[in-house]
Amino acid sequence: MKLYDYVLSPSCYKVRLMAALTRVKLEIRAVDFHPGAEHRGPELMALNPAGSIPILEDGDLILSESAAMLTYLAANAGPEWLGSGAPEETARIQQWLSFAHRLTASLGGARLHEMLLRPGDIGALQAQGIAALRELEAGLVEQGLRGMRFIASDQPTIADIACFPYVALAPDGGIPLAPYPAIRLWSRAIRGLDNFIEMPGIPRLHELKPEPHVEPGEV
Ligand SMILES: N[C@@H](CCC(=O)N[C@@H](CS)C(=O)NCC(=O)O)C(=O)O
Repeated sequence: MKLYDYVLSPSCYKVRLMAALTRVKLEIRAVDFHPGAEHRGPELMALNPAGSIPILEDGDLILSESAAMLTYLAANAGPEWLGSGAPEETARIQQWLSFAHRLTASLGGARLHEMLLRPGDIGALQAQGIAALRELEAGLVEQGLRGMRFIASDQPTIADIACFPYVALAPDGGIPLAPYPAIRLWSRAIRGLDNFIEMPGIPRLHELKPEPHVEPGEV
C-alpha cells in the first residue's frame, strides 16, 4: 500500500498511526505539501481531483478520504478497530468519523493559519475549534459514565484515530487543551496503545513558518 504523505499533516498522520497500530507496512511517497504545493500539481490531481492529501493507493484502489483509509486498514489487518458490530456502537463510530471533518476544518484551519500563515478568520476558526473540543469533551464524559475509555466503545476504534491528531495538535492553532480533562485522559490512553507512534517533525513546522512581513520602521 502506498501512502502519499506529508510528514507534518495530521490527516496523513492518522493513516500512518492506524497502519502502525495494525502493523501494516506502508510504502511512503513524500509529497512536498509546503512550500511546493505538490498536492495541487498534475500528478496528484490526477489521483485526487480534490487536491488534498493523504492519498492511499493499493493496486487499482485509490482512496482520498482518511476515514475510508482507516476503515480499509482496519478491515484488512485489524477488524477489532471497526468495533464489535453492535448497532449502537457502529452508529457511534460513524458519528465521530463524521465529526472528525469538523476538527479538520476548525482546528486544522487554525493550525494552518498560525503555522503557515494561510489566510482565514482566525477568531472564527478558533471559536469553531473550541466548540468542537467541548463537544468531544462532553462525548468522552458521557462515555466515562458508561464505563468506557474511548469515544465509541470500551476499546479503541477507528473513530478515536480519526479524532486524535487534530485534537493533539490544537495548541499549534493557539487553542490550549488545559480546559478539557476528559480529552487529556483520552489522549493519554491513545498514546499508551501498543505500537503507538508520535507525529514527528513538529519543530520543523515551526522552522517552515514564513517570517511575518514587517514594514521598515514598523518595529
Ligand atoms: N477529507 C480529507 C481532508 C484531508 C486534508 O484536509 N488534508 C490537508 C492536509 S492536512 C490538505 O491536503 N489540504 C489541502 C490544502 O490545504 O491545500 C481527509 O480527511 O482525508
